[in-house]
Amino acid sequence: MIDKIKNLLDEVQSWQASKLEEVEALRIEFLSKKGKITQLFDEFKQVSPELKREVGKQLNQLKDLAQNRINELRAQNEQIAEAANKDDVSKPGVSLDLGGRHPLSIVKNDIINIFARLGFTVADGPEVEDDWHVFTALNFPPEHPARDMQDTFFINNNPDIVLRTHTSSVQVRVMEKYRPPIRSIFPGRVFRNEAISARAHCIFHQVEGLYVAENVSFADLKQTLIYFAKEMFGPDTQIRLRPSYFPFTEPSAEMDVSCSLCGGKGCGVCKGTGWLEILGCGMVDPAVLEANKIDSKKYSGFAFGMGVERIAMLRYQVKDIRLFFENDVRFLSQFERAL
Ligand code: 2NL
Repeated sequence: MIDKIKNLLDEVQSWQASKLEEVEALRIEFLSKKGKITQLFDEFKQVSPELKREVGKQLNQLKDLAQNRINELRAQNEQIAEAANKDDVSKPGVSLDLGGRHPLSIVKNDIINIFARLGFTVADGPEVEDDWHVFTALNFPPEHPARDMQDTFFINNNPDIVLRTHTSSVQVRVMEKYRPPIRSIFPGRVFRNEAISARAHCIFHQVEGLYVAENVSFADLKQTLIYFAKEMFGPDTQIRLRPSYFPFTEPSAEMDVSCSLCGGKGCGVCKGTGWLEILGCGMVDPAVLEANKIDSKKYSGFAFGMGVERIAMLRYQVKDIRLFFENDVRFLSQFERAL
């Protein structure tokens, strides 16, 4: 018995295999139910009691060694098999997941394309701005509450360096650089010092628009917005304008569109009113034109601004604005896939 164990130990130590099938053959020959090592355990029953302890120990060592050796050889040969597979050019290719556009980008691009068809160009500018471009040139009086620490992020507590609270600052830069006619839209990220909730975020996206030329009237504004509403929300969409106030426009209005979900009858999304508030707009205040050295007797203009998140939430029925910023693939993969 001792000799048999010793011979098998030598044999196990010299095992080699260059294929997974060979490893399996060794396992069957030695460790399966009728295998050589397994059979020794049957013979072990006949060993005299005084030798049982020593022989049992050696037998267990043999079995462990054999099992370890099999595992080792199997791992080696699996690696070899994998490497061989890698070079198999006949294997089907691995398809790449291309991802998709973010819902805010989809909505932003739709807005840009609609206005592009009306001849609006796109402009952008810095997110870190100075007081002039965000407030003063836009007719915000020095004590206006929007300048408050509660609403605006200041960089290094410097009242002159702010994160823009609206993209109107880019419009000011365009008016500085170009003379009328100006017809541009301004998509971009804006920042407000607000508590984050399901409905509000301290970072969000706006698209603003500006048209300055001779004889621009409120009728031009209204017709432009009707075109936008029908392109964006469908040809049956109705609009209504309600008087409002912004520091940079006079007169000012807020625009509602008829609820595209219930067709204006009233539902949960429009809270039973049949209308959804979409944007703010108005005729550019002459004081804003003059602050930008545009002759307000010769030129007039209209402007508007809308929140991209708000429109995306309505279009996709998203109930929590924070989902747009978390980049959870389970959320993002529900939107348009890459082309
Ligand atoms: C809103 C309202 C608005 C503007 C933005 C503007 C810009 C210049 C001059 C005059 Cl340079 N107006 N922008 C005008 C009216 C409304 O935004 O609710 N935005 C989310």
